[in-house]
Amino acid sequence: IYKWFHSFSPSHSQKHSMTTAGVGPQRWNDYDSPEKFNFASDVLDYWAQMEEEGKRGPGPALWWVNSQGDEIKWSFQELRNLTCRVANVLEKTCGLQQGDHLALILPRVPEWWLVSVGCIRTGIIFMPGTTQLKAKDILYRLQASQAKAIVTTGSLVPEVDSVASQCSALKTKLVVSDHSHEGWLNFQSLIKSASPHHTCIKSKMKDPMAIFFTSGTTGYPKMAKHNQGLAFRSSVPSCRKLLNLKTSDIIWCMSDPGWILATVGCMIEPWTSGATVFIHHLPQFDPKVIEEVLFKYPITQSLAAPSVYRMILQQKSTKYVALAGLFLWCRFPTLEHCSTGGESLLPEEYEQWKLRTGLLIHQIYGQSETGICCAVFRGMKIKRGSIGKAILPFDIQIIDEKGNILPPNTEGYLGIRIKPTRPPGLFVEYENSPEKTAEVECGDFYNSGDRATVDEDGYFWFLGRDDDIINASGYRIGPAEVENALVEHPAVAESAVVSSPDPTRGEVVKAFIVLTPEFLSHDKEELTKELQQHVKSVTAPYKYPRKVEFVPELPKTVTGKIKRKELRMKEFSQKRSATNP
Ligand code: BCO
Repeated sequence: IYKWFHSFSPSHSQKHSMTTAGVGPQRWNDYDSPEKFNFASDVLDYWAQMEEEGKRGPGPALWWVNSQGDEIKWSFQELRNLTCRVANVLEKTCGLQQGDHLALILPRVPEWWLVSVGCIRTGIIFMPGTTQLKAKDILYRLQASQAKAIVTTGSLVPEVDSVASQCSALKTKLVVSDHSHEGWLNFQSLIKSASPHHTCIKSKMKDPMAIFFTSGTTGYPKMAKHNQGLAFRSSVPSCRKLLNLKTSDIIWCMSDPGWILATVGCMIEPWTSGATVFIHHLPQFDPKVIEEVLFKYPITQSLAAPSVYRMILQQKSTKYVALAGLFLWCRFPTLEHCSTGGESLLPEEYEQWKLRTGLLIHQIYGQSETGICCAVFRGMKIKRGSIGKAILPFDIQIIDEKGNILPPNTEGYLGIRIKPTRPPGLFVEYENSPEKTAEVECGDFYNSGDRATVDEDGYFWFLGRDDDIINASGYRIGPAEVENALVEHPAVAESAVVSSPDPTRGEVVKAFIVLTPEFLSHDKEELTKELQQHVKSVTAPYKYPRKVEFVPELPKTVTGKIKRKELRMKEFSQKRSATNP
């Protein structure tokens, strides 16, 4: 499928001698909020122009590889051409318009970047989702968003087709595939014949750009809507200090394209600096492949969840050198800067990584609602375990449940000031849910729901959540999503799903299950596997309970509400007593 892409521009190897550092389309200050902004025209096309003028180095804008040896490299000029074609396909062939919703469920393939930017050029609101989604998850997303279009991969065609008839707004189905699928438009064929000339919309900063689905404590995932501010934010000087990327940098953000971390770390951040986005297809996560890739390609920055670094550290590496009878771990030849976010990195993991690679891991913090809003900037003094400082223009404070600012070293909620001014880059609202939006507004602040403290130097310290949300290896999981999946199985009378500590994934999903009478005598090991498989088949598999405990009853309040907190606290106190006997 990449033949055409390969043939698209054989001339990419044109050499420029210059390596641009510290320049870019950043003509704004930290507190600026221009009326108009569009990531495609203000950032991508800027760098395409710089290339035309010979003012950008030779590195591609996007460098994609897979384990079969396929490779794609596109310059910004090529990206401009291809994303204009995509914009024309979306508008002219599919009849989509500014403000329409498009579900974007693709693996790490170059088309994900083309569709995202194509949407930005046209004002179509893209809604990324992981390819782990199953039919029911997709149905919910399409119905809740009234999506008019979906772009997905061949393997998800049957899942989408099984629910499409229940999605009245869905008019266009585009597939990225080598094969034709009945009722689907073929993405690659369409862009080949589309015109490369397109006039980008003159979007206002307030115009919606993307929606990210994010799990809550109850019910179905909420739709966090972002405007162009999410992309604009990366252009301000404070945000540029975060990774301090140069046009010669090659950054590999390993996040699945379904998460906001990928939109920011694999697209907005690097391209704002004119740097190269490196992508490995990685259909299955394998720490050995990550290690190989970091040795093979001239990657200078990595961004991944702590679980990824942890899994690399925990695997048996083959990259050792024997020196004076000692085995020393080889260092990655070009890697200079590592960042991590999505869950907590433990101080000892930071130390181990430093010992093995000679590099420091810089923590970032954010949510689907906030993008990256707090971080240990490149070059900043690291306080191990801290998530760093607020990134302007976000004013982050520790607040109580009424929105009062708490003094340093006092535990509270991490809050972002929204009054008198809501900063660009913070989500606009939960789509179609004013009550959920109101729930997270707390006085003058957006209440993240995350517990934290701040010290006298302005460093924030993430403590966790005091609600039932589970953060398993960087995935935010609502317990109800797993409980609803479990109860569909005839063996489950009722269940309670909570977070449980795990040495590899930080936390994992644990299910306490009360069995129906018919299954009481079943082999528990077999039943555990069957239930895990069941959850994997009815909802996105990353949510499946890696731990299962069968119990005669669940702890409940007098009104019959399950006491998840009690179960969760038991899990964590067991860990503490195991660590400190
Ligand atoms: O471990 P198992 O093999 O039992 O199960 C795994 C997969 O094998 C399985 N699976 C995946 N796709 C499947 C499937 N099963 C059936 N059908 C499919 N289509 O399901 C389980 C999935 O678990 P996983 O994704 O955790 O798998 P894995 O391979 O162990 O990956 C490890 C990590 C660390 C790479 C992964 O957990 C990960 O990517 N974590 C990071 C998530 C992340 O990026 N979070 C950031 C969110 S954005 C944010 O926080 C804001 C920051 C600004």
